[in-house]
Amino acid sequence: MSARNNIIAIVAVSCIAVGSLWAYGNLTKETEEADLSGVEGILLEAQRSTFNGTNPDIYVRVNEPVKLVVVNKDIVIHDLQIKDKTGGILNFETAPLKSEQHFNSAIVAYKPGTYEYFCQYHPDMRGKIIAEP
Ligand SMILES: [Cu+2]
Repeated sequence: MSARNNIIAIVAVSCIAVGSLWAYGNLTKETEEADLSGVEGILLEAQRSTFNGTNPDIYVRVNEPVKLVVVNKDIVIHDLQIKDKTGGILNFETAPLKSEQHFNSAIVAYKPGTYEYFCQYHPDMRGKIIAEP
């Protein structure tokens, strides 16, 4: 074998080794659990087609962002959306969350009022955000 062939062989073996390690890492990686112990703000857990069991009212102050973490503790997909046409609150939607996935965001209201959060998949999963001056 020429030196050139040796180098090609070494590169090929290296690629196989790296590829195997990469595949092994992916296979052994555990499902990511959300560690939310240090979260200050609002935690909404989707479970049995509710948020936190009660779809609670959320109180915020105008122009004071509040961290919002949405976690799916259910076996079906959920999301959370805020869609307000008045411009009184920051609109957003989480990605479709599978079981044990979470999404970090923030609630920011710009005007006092009552707004709605909801899951697009489940009409009963909706609650109020009450923004006070
Ligand atoms: Cu849902």
